[in-house]
Amino acid sequence: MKQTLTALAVATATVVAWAQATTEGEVRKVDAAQQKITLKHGEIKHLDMPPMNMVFQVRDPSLLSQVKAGDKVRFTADKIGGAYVVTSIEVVK
Ligand SMILES: [Cu+2]
Repeated sequence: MKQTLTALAVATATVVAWAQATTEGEVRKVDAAQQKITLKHGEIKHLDMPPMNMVFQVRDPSLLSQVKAGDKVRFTADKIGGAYVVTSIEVVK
């Protein structure tokens, strides 16, 4: 039984890591002063979020210098301290 629980915990951790895969989106607005970015994003399963337009905070302000409005991007996001935060982002060429 204990081994089953361990195996289940490992499997769950793997699924969580997998769920943090990138999400596709399009940059609507970059607000460097507020360190925020508005994204039109696809479904984010691990955040239980359907596709929408929304404002994210960014973990690192330097992420904002890599993108501009209109860019198609892939990004990772997480809920940190009650706020939705973009943790990585890259332009899709
Ligand atoms: Cu959203």
